[in-house]
Amino acid sequence: MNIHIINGPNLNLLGVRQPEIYGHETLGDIEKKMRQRFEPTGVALHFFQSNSEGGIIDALHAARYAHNADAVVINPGAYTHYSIAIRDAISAIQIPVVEVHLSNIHAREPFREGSVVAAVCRGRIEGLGWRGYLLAVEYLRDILEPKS
Ligand code: CA2
Repeated sequence: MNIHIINGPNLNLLGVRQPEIYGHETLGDIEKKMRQRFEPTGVALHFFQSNSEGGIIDALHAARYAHNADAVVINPGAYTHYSIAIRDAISAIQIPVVEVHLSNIHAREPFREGSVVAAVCRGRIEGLGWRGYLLAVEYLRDILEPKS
């Protein structure tokens, strides 16, 4: 099982600033926790972060068409709220995509409330900090696992 984790703009700064909103863990810390948890169970994880819209779109295409990924976990960062191009890329790849947000976007500024990608994702986890990424992979592993 091959799951890609895609993070959007400014998430490379995690753990460095605004820990009261985003927590103390860096993106590297989150990757380490996830590898420790899932790699022994046979789930291959691929991590990618970009500060650009095109980089995220290319990563979505590559997940499906170059790497044959089974599913994607994405935190599109601020692009969540307005990138129709990322929404279209999620629709195009036709594999399950779970949207994750570290913070509760409904408890913040009104401009963060809307997500243009939510409708084309399988579901969304928000406000649970770094654990949201783990829960998203748990879910995907469960639905992708062949059941006897
Ligand atoms: O809560 C989330 O995960 C967000 O996707 C994070 C985005 C924000 O624009 C979304 O509304 C919600 C921003 C990520 C910025 O990350 C930083 C980390 C440390 C310091 C500054 C920014």
